Amino acid sequence: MNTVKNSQPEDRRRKAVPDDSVAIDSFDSPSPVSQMPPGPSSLTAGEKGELRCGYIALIGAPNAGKSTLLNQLIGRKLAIVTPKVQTTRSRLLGIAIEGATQLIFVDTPGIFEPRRRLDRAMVAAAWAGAADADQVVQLVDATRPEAGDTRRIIEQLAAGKRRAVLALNKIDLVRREKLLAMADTLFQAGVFEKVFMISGLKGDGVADLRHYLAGLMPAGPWLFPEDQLSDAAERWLAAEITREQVFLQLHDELPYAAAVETEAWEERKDGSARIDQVIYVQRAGQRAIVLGDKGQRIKSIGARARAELERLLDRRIHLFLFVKVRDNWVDDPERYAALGLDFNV
Ligand SMILES: Nc1nc2c(ncn2[C@@H]2O[C@H](COP(=O)(O)OP(=O)(O)OP(=O)(O)O)[C@@H](O)[C@H]2O)c(=O)[nH]1
Ligand SMILES: [Mg+2]
Repeated sequence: MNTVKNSQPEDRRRKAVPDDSVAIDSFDSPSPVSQMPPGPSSLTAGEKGELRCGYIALIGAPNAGKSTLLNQLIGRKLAIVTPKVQTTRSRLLGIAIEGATQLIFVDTPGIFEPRRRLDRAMVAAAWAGAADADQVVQLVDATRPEAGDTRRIIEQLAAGKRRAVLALNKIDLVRREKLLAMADTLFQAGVFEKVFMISGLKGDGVADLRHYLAGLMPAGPWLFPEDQLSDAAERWLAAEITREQVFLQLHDELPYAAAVETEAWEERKDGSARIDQVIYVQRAGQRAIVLGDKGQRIKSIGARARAELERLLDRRIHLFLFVKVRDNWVDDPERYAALGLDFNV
């Protein structure tokens, strides 16, 4: 069975639950449903032929569908996805096996014109992902091919003499004739060696893209164990799941003013786990919105996050959420480290 990296959860003393927290317990819930696909083939190295392995960065404008594609490529939901821009904040590896090839996909934050320090760190993380990769796939949202961010990414790839594969995404929303014209125009930039028309959401074209990429990977040993799905620690993935709900259930500037960290993780004898998380916001008014009238909003965020966590981790979870005001979290190096971002860019 595929696994995410199993970080050793710290066994911290449980604190008293303050009023700004909500406990979402799972005792009454049905048992979690495993959504794991069948694991990779169990052929021996000799049977697989020559081993290949490489990194493939998925880059693109915010909202192009990178995280959706990552999940589709690895056959399982790992990266969080929302209709809002700038959902992904740092790099995330998703690992897939195709025959004798290990494909290490790198989901990256959207590339846009940064304003805040956090924006700069996110964009730098995306370009670093591209720089380190054996292959770059640029996703373009076929419903918005003219987006300025898309044009700037192509220009920057061209300036760095970097070749890429173009994945024209969301083709389920666009007529075929329009797509062909679009692919033609984008191809003329001279950056793309190949064009794939895909729907990351529905899966169309994704197997072909994966197969093509597998053929480009250099010969070499696999860099991760065969059953490993990601480099991300469960604590970090668990925080992302809650942040996904913050993005889905809150609006305007709030999702962008919020960060989520897993503070404690306690294994229980019955096989369940207690997870304590903090949602950081920048102002007291934002904290009130996250809590909602009579705590309804935080309860709903917690309930949905817990259900997702149980699916991801395939076990019962007791989730405790706390909301803290930290006006300067976007300028705090410690928060960046927790997010997996570089503070000094
Ligand atoms: N119809 C359709 N929607 C898609 C497709 N791929 C992604 N989406 C939707 O587009 C939105 C953004 O998807 P994400 O995967 O979060 O996009 P992203 O590029 O990772 O976005 P950032 O992390 O913000 O840069 C979500 O609402 C997805 O459901 C697709 O192929 N077809
Ligand atoms: Mg994303």
